[in-house]
Amino acid sequence: MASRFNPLKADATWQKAWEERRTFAARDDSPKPKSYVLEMFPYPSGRIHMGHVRNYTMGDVLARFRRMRGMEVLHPMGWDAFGMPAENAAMEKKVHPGTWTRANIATMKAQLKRLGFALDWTREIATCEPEYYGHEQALFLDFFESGLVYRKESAVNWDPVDMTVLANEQVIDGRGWRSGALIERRKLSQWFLKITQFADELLEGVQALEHWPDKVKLMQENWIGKSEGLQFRFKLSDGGEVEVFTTRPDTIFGSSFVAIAADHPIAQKLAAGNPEAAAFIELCKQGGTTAAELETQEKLGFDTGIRATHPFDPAWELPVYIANFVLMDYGTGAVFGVPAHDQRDFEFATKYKLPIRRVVSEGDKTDPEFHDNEAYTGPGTLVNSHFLDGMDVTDAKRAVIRRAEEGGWGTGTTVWRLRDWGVSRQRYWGTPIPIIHCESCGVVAAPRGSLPIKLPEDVSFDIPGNPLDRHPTWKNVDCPKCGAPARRETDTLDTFVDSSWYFIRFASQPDDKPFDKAVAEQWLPVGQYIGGVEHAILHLLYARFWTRALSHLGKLDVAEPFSGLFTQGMVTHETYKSLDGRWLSPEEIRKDSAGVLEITSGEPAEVGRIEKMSKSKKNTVDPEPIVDQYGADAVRWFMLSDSPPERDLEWSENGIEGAWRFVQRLWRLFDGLEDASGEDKDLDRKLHRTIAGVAEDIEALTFNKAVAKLYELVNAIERADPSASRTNAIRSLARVVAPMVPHLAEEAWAAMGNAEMIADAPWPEVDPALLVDDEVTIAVQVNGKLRDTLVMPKGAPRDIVEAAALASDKIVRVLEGKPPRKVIVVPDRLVNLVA
Ligand code: ANZ
Ligand code: ZN
Repeated sequence: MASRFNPLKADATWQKAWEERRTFAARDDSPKPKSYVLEMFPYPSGRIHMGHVRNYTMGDVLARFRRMRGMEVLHPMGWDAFGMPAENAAMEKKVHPGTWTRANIATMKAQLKRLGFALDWTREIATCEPEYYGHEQALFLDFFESGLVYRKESAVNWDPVDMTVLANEQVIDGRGWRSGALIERRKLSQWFLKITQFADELLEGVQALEHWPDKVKLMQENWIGKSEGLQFRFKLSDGGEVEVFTTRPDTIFGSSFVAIAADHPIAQKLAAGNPEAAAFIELCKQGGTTAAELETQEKLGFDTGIRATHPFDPAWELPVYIANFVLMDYGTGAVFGVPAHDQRDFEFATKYKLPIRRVVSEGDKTDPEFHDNEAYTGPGTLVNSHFLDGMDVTDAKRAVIRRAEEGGWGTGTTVWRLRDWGVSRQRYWGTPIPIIHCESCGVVAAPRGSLPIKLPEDVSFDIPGNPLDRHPTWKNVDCPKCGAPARRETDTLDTFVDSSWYFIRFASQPDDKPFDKAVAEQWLPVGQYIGGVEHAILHLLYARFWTRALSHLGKLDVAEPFSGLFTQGMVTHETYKSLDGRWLSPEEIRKDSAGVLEITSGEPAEVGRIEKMSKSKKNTVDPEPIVDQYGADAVRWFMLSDSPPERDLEWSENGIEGAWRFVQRLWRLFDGLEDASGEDKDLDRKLHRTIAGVAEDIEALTFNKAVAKLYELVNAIERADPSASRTNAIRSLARVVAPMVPHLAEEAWAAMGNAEMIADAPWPEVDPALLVDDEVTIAVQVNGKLRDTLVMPKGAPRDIVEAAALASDKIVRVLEGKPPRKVIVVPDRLVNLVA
């Protein structure tokens, strides 16, 4: 009699078998076509969460499917293991960041294995190990030697109480996260990578990525931000000049002030003799350094008393302000303000009571008085603008640029929003920058033979700041050039550097160099990359830059690292709150007919919105106990089944139970396999359509559609009478579900008497003859208007189709019982009746 599927036993058996047989180890020398499937590697924060489970299940299904389709698949896994949380843990729990990180890796690796992912663990990478970051140091030196690395003064978040540099995420509402002190902007000499040298290539390249989501391409384009503009000089009342940059030269007649950055030379000069100006400049240094913070800060200004002359009207004077929203390192560090058509300028003009004049008409609004609550930044027709009146924005821009160039006071230019990438971090838990500072030789590359430059182990985190800075011996080295006592660079690399090339190291990992060009090129580009949309800008851009830079250095010949990209949705869950406003976890509540109750107090609890699982809202569900209860396959199935993969998936108890029941239903089919004879054409057709459809869905990553097709097939098999077709359908079904529920499929495959594993079995062949529809839907129109449809055998003769159309109740009613004047039949498609 039918037994129950025991997932715990099957999971363990097959996971062990895959591991022992090294089933998923990718072979560089395989003659098969190669496919590289990659999910973004996790940060080892402690435990796997549902988001990981969803992400890795999707990649796993594709990887397993492609293997069954005869490809040599590279599907590796590793750890993005450097970064702040390990240092925070070191401070809070008094444990070395390395100890904490490696323990987390061990836990999470076991959890991933428990889910049965088809990963090539022989290529596992942890970026915090010298075996990885030593090669990164070598690549940094390559960049350094070819001029792609330089040093520059740049602003950091400085915590004056803890006396340390803070990462942006450690600045909360302008204050240090530990000390609560107001954060200052400070200048430090830091390392930069010249990503701007590739701005053009990165922009053009992204446009050609066919298998990337449009929204991600747009985000990359906006981040790179190529804009055409005008750079021109205003004459100043003190006899000098100020050069401004604008992308909206068309709005020149709407300007009401000029604004310069706090560190603009004109502001600096003024501050020297004007304490009020100096105090204002000091004030501008407060607050964080992120662009978002600069956007949302209150717009503040200081009137310098200097006046600028409008380029088209010598009698028109504009006040020159120092303003906190103007950045020194963009454009020229100076702008002209047009309050009606720029939101920052609008806020500024409102505060300082400066004129707000409309110059671009939206619809039919043309009067110069502007009374809206926000700036109008859209397209329109120029008004109140002399020779520009009546032109559209594009033409007006060109007209102003032409006049400026003819008059010799300005030039049309291209500018990029993209900045060079500051990679210095004043932290311990990162890749040491392989540079030595010598008093007489300056900045010197560490000798190649000294790599990897390992992090010292004997460090303490009881005082804030970078332990490398205060380490007694690590930083003291002899200058490789002159031999004099020198100092090691104590900055470490931004962890985004670690993730900018890990996919290359996965593809090829020799001991003596970062990667082998020929081997890496066999696998690259990654055919399908899957991860969270939170990485849509920085990580992807940096990885694209590294790939191009390495190719530029002749180390690799790959233009784009990821030819296909997919960004999956989040896993969400209901939120709960106690009456006194505490978040409650799903384990802390009980649902019954009376509603939702807090278990400990017995008091009612409030059900909140369905939100992304997060620790702060306590709405997370730990995958591990769920896997232990239902087995890996049920969890995997649920992750794939409920929502389109790009949308959010709501975790629910019902959902996982439904998945578990389906796994058991599948097992009953496999377990009850009978030897029967006879043909069932309908079932044959259903099977072959499902095989073809599921294959397409997996390639398109529309797993929920594949799941729906599999439900239908299982229904059809359950309903069908025993036949050879039915037996064959069940055998094929095992292979079709194998990428999704691999443990169950292996168990079934073995029970069917196969010696090979199903992981090594080919995907079932499709008989194209069985894919053809043999019924068609025919539209019936009366005087060109659709009135009914008919389902007819394909190729039905005209007279039969015509008779069926005329016999339809609906048609009889429309024709009011009269015969039509004319009948037109388009075989298999349409009947048109002319009344
Ligand atoms: C006049 C103007 C009128 C502007 C208008 C905008 C709208 P994007 O497009 O992002 O490149 N700008 C220029 N340099 C700046 C700096 N260093 N700090 C802050 N803002 C600066 O932005 C270009 C626009 O941002 C420029 O065009 C300039 O304001 C401002 F209706 O000039 B605009
Ligand atoms: Zn020296």
